[in-house]
Amino acid sequence: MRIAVLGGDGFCGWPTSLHLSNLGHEVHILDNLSRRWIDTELGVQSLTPMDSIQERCRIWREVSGNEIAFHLLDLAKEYQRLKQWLAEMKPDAIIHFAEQRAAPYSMKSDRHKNYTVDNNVSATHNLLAAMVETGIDAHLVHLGTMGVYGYSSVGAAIPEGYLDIEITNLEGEKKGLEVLYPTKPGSVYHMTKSLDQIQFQFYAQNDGLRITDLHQGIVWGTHTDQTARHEQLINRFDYDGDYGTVLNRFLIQAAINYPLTVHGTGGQTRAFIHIQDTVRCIELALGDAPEQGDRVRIFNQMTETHRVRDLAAMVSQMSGCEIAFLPNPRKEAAENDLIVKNDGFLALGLDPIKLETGLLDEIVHIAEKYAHRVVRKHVPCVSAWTKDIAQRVVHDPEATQLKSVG
Ligand code: NAD
Ligand code: USQ
Repeated sequence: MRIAVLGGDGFCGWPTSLHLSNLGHEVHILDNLSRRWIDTELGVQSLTPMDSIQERCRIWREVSGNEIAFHLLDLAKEYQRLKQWLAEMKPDAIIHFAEQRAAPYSMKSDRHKNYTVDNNVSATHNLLAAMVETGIDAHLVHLGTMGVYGYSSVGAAIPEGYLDIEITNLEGEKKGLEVLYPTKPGSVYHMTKSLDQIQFQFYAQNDGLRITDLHQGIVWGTHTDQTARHEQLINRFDYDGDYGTVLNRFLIQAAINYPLTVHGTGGQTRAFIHIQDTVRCIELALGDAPEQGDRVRIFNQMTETHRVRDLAAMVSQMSGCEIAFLPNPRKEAAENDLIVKNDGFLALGLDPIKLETGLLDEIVHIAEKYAHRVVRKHVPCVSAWTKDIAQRVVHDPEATQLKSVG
């Protein structure tokens, strides 16, 4: 297949590009490199040293003999170029990772909120409009988030995208209806993914676009079979308070002996998936494309759930690192349960990689190797969800910790 990987320079996009190229597909990365610019804006860098995307592609060609093409293109701003590229290249499949994906970054200020909405909603809509206009019959696979469902538990498992409900009509008869599961985003970033869902629903029903939406949990780990093949194929590994995600952050914190930064009581339960399973799920989704006229196919792309304080306890036990319970900069439930259905990928043959100490050790070793690149003052999460929280929870640069005032 000829596959366009939008956002292929990122944490999930790069290993996916390598995985698909390794399987023999013709891979084209389209990326505006905005994520690298955001690192510059924030004054941070990936824990792992990343080469330029051109250099990464050159090394991959040397290592594998396979070509990955790179195209510098902004999906949200360069509609005409996008349309032209699709019309010329006619990809069989398009994998869409190209969005601003950090919840804390999306909540930093009104500018960051606006940027996240403009970028994510326009990128997705430009893509959908261009697919219709060019008439290409590509299967679109989008990376969405578990966060569209919200995390509050009603004691029932979260289904894969759709909910069967019953309503009473004007004659008093009970009628069955299938609806998108009610969305309850917890940040402006998560809100853009909820808006994406509606865009997909419309274009699938109106224009017959073939769309798969993957509601992914928090991705942990860094290496995949391909990124481990050469030092310069190494994946991005974010540790900072905006882009680092919870388990990867705890592992890096353990490596530099920084007390593990648990928000509140650490009672939040989240869904997780290893990066190697992410790339495998995308392969599986590509092999199971919907037909024209089908509803949007939705998979819950996660393999297990964990409570944040349990993860901290696990990492603390294996590393001896202390745990710090900090005031929570987010507006979120102090405690939640999460039960999630993931039958779709299991039925397609996914054999989940579960969180176990051996794999965690491997990540701590990577973190220790590059620990000299960590800037400790960038470790705490300081992006507050509301002005009120910002006033109550302040960042003390001396202590490089969050603390409460008042
Ligand atoms: P990332 O930030 O590392 O990568 C995103 C890539 O998209 C970057 O290379 C960026 O430069 C590019 N991009 C952003 N806007 C663009 C635009 N307008 N035009 C062209 N390129 C653009 O993020 P990631 O962790 O690889 O996540 C990829 C996708 O998976 C995101 O959509 C995210 O919402 C989703 N996801 C990620 C996680 C996770 O834990 N990392 C979990 C669930 C879902
Ligand atoms: N948390 C801590 N300490 C930290 C960092 C986070 O306690 O140092 C807590 C947060 O308060 C939150 C939970 O851990 O309750 C998860 O935070 P996170 O930053 O790991 O994940 P999140 O903001 O939800 O976002 C990440 C990705 C996003 C993806 C989402 C999937 O950045 O792109 O969509 O995971 S999900 O969480 O399932 O919605």
